[in-house]
Amino acid sequence: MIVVENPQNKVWMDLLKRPTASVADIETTVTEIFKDIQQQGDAAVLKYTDIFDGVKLSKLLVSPDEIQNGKMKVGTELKDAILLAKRNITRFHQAQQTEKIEIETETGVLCWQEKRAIQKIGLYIPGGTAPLFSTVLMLAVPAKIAGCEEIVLCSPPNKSGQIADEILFAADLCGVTKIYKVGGIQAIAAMTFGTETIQPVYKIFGPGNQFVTVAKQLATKFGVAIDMPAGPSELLVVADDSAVPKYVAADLLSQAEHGSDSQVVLVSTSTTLINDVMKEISIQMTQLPRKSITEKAMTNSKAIIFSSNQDALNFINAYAPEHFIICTENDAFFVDGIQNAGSVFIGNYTPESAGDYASGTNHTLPTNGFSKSYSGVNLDSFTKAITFQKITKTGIKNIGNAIEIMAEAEGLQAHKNAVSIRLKDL
Ligand code: HSO
Ligand code: ZN
Repeated sequence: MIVVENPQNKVWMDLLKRPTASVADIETTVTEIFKDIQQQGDAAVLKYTDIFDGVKLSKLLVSPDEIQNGKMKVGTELKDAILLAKRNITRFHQAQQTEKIEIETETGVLCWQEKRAIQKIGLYIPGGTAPLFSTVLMLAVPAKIAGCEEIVLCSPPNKSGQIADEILFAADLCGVTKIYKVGGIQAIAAMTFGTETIQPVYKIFGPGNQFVTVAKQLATKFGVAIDMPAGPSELLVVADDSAVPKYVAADLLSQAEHGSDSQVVLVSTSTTLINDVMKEISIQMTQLPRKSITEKAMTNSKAIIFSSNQDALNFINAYAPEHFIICTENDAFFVDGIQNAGSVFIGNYTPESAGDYASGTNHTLPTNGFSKSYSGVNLDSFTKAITFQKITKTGIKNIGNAIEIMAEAEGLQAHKNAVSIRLKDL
């Protein structure tokens, strides 16, 4: 973790940067695999599963028996924890439901807006050493509340052709309709085009490595929506002497352990706090099973000292963190002043892990500065807003002339006629 003191605005550009990976060569691979799957369907999916996951599957769909067996292997303690998390995620996302908005803009001109679920959605859940089944809850729970009819889940199989028991348990609990053993680029391509087995979807959600990220971007070229441009996890903590250094260190390490490309940033007006946190980081780091990943991520990470809270806030808004922890004397200053962040955690007893698992907020959030313009996943991510209007005779008399004049001015005679032809009858 490098320490920077009172950076001038011109060095901000460097400090705002995330660790980057080049995607140029990935794009060619992704395009080829998409083409192959579009043309060859299941056969190509099975071929790539063999190549990338090292397993020859005979079928892609997880059977009801496999789901039952998987669920039985999950211990009661973990099941109860998942149920608690699901309850809170449900509460928070259910509360995001909105009423129909209905307005008579002029007498006789009734306009309204209603939300409708996206009928078919796809969830991508990465596999690997630590399958993050919590993401199943974060995506499937709001999808179900929104009323999505088809919720397809793709996750890569392990070497013995299985998906983690916890993923199966969470998927079944949350009402996922179909679970497929397919990961990586091939999963995104299959959900984009559909194959003999896998149904195509209208929107794809979920995190993934660089290959999955580039594949999701390519999916949009074929008319499939995606949740957001994903990137490595990140956390920014602003803390002063009112913070507990060992808590701050634990929070920074919690995000750093996600991947060697994760980035954590500590911002403070107190040199003492920064020194104490650094000491704590080296103590706690030695105990971590994912020490080598975490250590690498810490080399991408920074501690920055600012001389005022206002300078710190300006920097934080320019950085636009995915997760933002505030542990300061004057929390309200940062709470009120934050413009760009995915999710905010306030006070000494609000670890970021709470939002990752069980407090109820969503953990699928914009990274890489995208919190300047994107929201994290929420109930609206699974719906579209449709507008409706109904105009009476009085209504068309009230706005008809304005439409005629505007259409004429745009040189669109047929538009004007559509109104004139009616007005003549009134
Ligand atoms: N912090 C991650 C989500 C996660 N953490 C899942 C643990 N499991 C991205 O927001
Ligand atoms: Zn996390």
